[in-house]
Amino acid sequence: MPRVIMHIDMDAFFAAVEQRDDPSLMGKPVIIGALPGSRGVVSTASYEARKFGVHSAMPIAQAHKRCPHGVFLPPVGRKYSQVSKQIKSILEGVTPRMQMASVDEAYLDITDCEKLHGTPRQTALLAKGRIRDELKLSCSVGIGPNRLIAKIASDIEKPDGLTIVTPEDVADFLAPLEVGRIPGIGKVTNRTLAKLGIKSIGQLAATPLEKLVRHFGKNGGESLNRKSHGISSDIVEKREGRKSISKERTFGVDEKNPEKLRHVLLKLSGDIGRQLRKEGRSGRCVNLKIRLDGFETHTCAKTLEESTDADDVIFKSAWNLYQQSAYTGRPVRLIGVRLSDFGRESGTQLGLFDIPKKEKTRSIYLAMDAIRDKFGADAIKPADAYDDQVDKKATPKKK
Ligand code: TTP
Ligand code: MG
Repeated sequence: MPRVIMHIDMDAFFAAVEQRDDPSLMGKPVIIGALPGSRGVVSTASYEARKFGVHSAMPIAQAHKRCPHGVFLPPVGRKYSQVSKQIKSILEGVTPRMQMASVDEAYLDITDCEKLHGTPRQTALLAKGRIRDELKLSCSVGIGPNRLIAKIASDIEKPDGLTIVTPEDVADFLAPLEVGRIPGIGKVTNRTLAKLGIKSIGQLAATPLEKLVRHFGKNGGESLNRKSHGISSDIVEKREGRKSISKERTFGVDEKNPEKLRHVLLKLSGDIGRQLRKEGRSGRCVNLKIRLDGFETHTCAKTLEESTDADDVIFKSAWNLYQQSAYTGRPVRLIGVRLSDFGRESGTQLGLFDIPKKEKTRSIYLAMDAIRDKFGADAIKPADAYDDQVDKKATPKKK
């Protein structure tokens, strides 16, 4: 039996929160992001500003040119994280089978909600109504037999939309849509597809798999093929119980180059940070795992002064642990990072983001998360600029 998956995505999230909190901004073009005169980009724009062609990731100078009378405001990451937690708690009241997928979106498995809330449409209206009444914010909902269809559907009638796709309708629903509607398709893929004459998802579905594999590699080609046919996971995972998040990388050939190891740690730390922010968590204990030749495995840990969900803090600790370890210079077979000792509340409880610099960093991470959610994990990378001063307190131990 197909499952019924619901995807909820808040409308113009950062801008809507600011409009709600300052009623004088209601109905006005509000642009959240860098301020005019700087070199930054737009985080998001209210729907009033979008009419002037302003959108996320646009250089702020261009946004200012298109919408000179707009209200330009800096993002306040801490506030959006708090609202995100409120959204989570409302949706948990609809069904415990829910999972936040980013700061402003969530998946719910509403397959068994019929008796409690009625039809999928009624369940969607209930969730939308609770978010509107309790948070004074609007969202768009998509319902489908899996996560992909639900997510594409939630984007169709934004803002304040509700789109339901039954399993029988999947092919007809997808066929006319532009390929860019598929989450994870970035500019490069889009351009290559356009060169191949593939504009719609229907055309993509009709393209032989071998051709896609030729142009996008085995994984890329197969993934495009699956998505074009509306095939994806229907699992909504609840990860409340877990005690740690870890990521590791095994090298095909043992790695000796410290620069390469540094880059891998940067990537692993970023993946952990992103996962933490998605789940609204933060942790205090950073653990580094190194496997050398002969499966000789070591771990060492460092407890931070305060909980974190910031990529750079996790990375610096992991890199410090590596640099102080007795294994620098030895070929590495596997390297991994784990964050544990989760606080009950992320950020807010500890006043982590009260400091403007941290606030700014948090807003940047939230923006990067959103870009990766839309265009794939490689769509944006941190400048490799974290400084890496050695912390003398870490203690390597042998396993
Ligand atoms: P989105 O859900 O992609 O956008 P949105 O909620 O602003 O608008 P929509 O109605 O189209 O859903 O992203 C959620 C938030 O993430 C957004 O409010 C701001 C942030 N963000 C950035 O900071 N930079 C970006 O490039 C994107 C796409 C989002
Ligand atoms: Mg949104």
